[in-house]
Amino acid sequence: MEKFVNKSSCINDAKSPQKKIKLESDERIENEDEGEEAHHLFKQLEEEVVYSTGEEAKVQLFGKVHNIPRKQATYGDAGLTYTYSGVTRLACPWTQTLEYIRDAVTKTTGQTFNFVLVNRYKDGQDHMGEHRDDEKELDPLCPIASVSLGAPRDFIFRHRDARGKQSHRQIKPVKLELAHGSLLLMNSPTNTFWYHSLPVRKKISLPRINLTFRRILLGRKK
Ligand SMILES: O=C(O)CCC(=O)C(=O)O
Repeated sequence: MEKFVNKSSCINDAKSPQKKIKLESDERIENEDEGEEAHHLFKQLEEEVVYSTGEEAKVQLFGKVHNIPRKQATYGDAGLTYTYSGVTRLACPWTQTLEYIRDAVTKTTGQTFNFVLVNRYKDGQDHMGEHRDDEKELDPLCPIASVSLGAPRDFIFRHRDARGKQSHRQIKPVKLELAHGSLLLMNSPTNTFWYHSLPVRKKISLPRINLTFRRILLGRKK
């Protein structure tokens, strides 16, 4: 059932950053069945997922409202909401395919998830800026499980002490290629110390869907 998943894990802290981001390359052996299942799941998601439009397709950054440079949707358990970049999103009920992938990720990781953020990048122009997934409503003990389907894209981690004007340490960014059918696990405390982004890649013409499975604390249910 979880055949489509090729796993990589990211268990970074402040002290030994690069060493702890490891691609479990032995698990990335291309297998025809896995590729086919991942392709099937991509097609199913293209039919099932309904992306936000209007105000819900915007974010607020430094007081200004911007269109999101990709499409986004939120699914999960009834009544859950997730607020980021100034916008609160209500979870739509799980679709059959999202539930299937969630259960496969649970089987692989041993973790349970009650929410998924879906991002669709139509091509390499669509992107996601540098940020951390450090919202208070996220269960800090639960890793964020990121499943990628479609065009492979670069994913960059940058340490918080090596960014911008406050930069006071020399820590190289870490680049991973998120392949079709891959699973990246961002374990605690990755999102405390590391920012991540999915930069523009102009040569990429094919779409990609990314699912980040999360656990939202129920005490914070609105
Ligand atoms: O599409 C991706 O891999 C990036 C997703 C991401 O950064 C997020 O959901 O926070």
